[in-house]
Amino acid sequence: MSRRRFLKNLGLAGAGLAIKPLSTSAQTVQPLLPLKDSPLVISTWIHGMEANAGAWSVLENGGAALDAVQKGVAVTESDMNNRSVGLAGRPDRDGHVTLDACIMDHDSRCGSVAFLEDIQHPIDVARAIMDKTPHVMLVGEGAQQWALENGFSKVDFEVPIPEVQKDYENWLIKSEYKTGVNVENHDTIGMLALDASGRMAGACTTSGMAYKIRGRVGDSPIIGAGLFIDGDVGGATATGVGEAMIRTAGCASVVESMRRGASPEEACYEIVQRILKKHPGVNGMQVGFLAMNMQGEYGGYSVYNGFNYALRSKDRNEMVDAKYMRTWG
Ligand code: SD4
Repeated sequence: MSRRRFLKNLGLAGAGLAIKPLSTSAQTVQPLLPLKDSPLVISTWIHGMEANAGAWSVLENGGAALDAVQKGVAVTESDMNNRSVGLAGRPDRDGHVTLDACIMDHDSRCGSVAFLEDIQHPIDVARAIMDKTPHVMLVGEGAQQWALENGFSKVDFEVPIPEVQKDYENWLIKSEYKTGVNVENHDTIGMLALDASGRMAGACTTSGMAYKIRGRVGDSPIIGAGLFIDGDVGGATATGVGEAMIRTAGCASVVESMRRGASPEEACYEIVQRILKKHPGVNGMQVGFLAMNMQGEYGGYSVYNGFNYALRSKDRNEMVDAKYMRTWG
């Protein structure tokens, strides 16, 4: 295939981004760079700063990326002010808070839970499913039953929490169901970490879209959509309208682009461009991707402006604005 045709297939022709063509050799994967003393963690949105601090406490002591991402996103799940992650999140349109989460390690082991109710840390359930069962994903009542049989318990506070219940009752007056992720509804956390031994892991957790149809599951617990890690290449995670990520196998696609030589930012740009081309219905809705390769290069791209991510390394602890295709308004 010509390079021009290759770029055209990627949807990048004329975009000014140069991605190296796929090599015909099966041996293209570089050996892991030793990243001694150079752990790195990135995560979506401003609450990523606190989540990164949780992850960093593991990484700075030489801990595994897998443990770091689990601990990191659990910080956000515990945040009673977050309305899109954990049990302080907004309910579905029938008034139930249902949680989705997944975790994935460098060796492709992964665990996922969806449509889970009344358990505070779905990420811990996802990790336990990964560690203790032959399966990847459990959902709903069965997931809760399994969790309760395996050391988890239901919370002893009311869900939705009172403030969220009040908002829900106000929403019920009009019951306007809009599937949207905009400036007020955008707090899913996705996290990618590289540890001092050069292993990558990722985690993603959410209460999903506010006032969704009961039973709706978004991209966040779906391996390949809201999160994907390949220890030979790198990882990606996503936030925003999950349907768009599922329809494009979003995060798996980002990792495949990096496998072919794209930088993390180029890979995120490519999937955002594909989503816009194939799903014009994404107008007015945010979709953002974050990616990191095994060399510790990272980047992000979103449909609209305003998507940012938190970065923590030995020398840096800050927010980074992702690039974007469009501006709101
Ligand atoms: C979902 N992707 O359930 C999630 C929502 C989200 O920022 O990311 N909000 O579709």
